[in-house]
Amino acid sequence: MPSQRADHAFLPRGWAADHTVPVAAGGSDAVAWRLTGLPNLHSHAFQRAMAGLAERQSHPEDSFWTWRELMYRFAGRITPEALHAIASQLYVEMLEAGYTSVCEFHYLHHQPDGRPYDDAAEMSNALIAAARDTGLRLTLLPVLYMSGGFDGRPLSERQRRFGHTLEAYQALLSALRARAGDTLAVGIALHSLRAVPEGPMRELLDDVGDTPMPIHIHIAEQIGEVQDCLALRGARPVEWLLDHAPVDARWTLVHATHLEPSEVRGIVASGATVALCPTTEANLGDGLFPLRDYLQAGGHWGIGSDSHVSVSPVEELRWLEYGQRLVTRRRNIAVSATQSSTGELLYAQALQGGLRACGQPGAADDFIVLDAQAPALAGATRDDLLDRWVFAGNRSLVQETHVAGQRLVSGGRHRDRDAVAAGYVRAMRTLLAS
Ligand code: NGQ
Ligand code: ZN
Repeated sequence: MPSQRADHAFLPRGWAADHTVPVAAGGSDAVAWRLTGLPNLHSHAFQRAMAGLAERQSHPEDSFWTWRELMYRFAGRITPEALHAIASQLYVEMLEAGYTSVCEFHYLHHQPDGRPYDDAAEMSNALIAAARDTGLRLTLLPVLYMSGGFDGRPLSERQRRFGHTLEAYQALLSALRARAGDTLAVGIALHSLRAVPEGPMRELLDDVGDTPMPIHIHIAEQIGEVQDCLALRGARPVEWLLDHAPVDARWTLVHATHLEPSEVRGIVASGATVALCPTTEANLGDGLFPLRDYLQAGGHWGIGSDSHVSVSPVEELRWLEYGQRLVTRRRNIAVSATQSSTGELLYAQALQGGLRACGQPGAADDFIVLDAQAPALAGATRDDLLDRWVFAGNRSLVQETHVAGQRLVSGGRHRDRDAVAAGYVRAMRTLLAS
């Protein structure tokens, strides 16, 4: 097998010198800058097709909740063919931007009227095929979605596509788990405490027991959710979850935006990972995660592109830090006693947390190569490489992306970029005309 030598390789444990790895034939055999690729911990692939289409005021008090109505309307029009085309385009963009794996928080299960497809896994199949075709590593998280709010109200008409009985969900889960392989992992997701009542949550988690698998949940993203949880369950969402579920290192809490100090400590003690989605959280007006306290407490975290208003790990990391700078009026917040480079701390921790949460042991071997000829990297050293990329790498600096021993991106282009984009354009035409 041919190999590729890197002058500098950034691994999950930090920089290594003069590092050689086996690679598929056909590309560069020596490079300057190689980095382990980042897992993307949170994606709803279909939302890529509505990115940029919810930026006109629809209500004088536009909010997360009015956005959600638009999103539901859009979700109602997605066919399995459209989902395959959209996810393929999205996954090409992810690979070109430097993500090497994705966790799909997948709840668009059924036909628009709520009836299952003949094959209950039809929509899951579209995502699995898109990942296989583009080469992105996939952690598929079929979502359990049962109620329309904390009060247990039934699903609204627009939510019917998402819903399952516990039995039907478990059947889907075991069918999907039987297909897991080298670059496909399957875990579970609870949509949120709003959407999963306590009884079924317990039953599902009892059934899962100690089985090692990723377990993801949306939590405490909006103040309204915190208030409803307090009113109906007598505790804040994260507080309630930590008291009622066996939260451990398998778990990923998505957003966890609104936290009291005791909840920060509780998450850290549980060993769970938090999936932060800074560009989506900003876009939706969620609020600001208490990053400084969480880092000081030693919490695990990774990043997700969620609604895909941005498909760039660099932009997620940058905005994670910038949000903190804007409210604290200070600079270089994400640092530690042993790491004064903000870019390097952000990249290293997003990588370590990402690998922890994606349930893909092979992901630590996936990597990207940065363009050493780019002006943005002129004279770069190990001490400033990640700061340059995270804070000033505006043009994509990713030259190659390799997943599971395959070179998927070279010269900054995915091998199927044009064909996939053409399929996406066709799907969008149909979708926007429907
Ligand atoms: C979702 N997205 O499931 O796509 C959610 C909105 C909800 C984000 N929270 C729907 N970013 O939370 O009910
Ligand atoms: Zn989400």
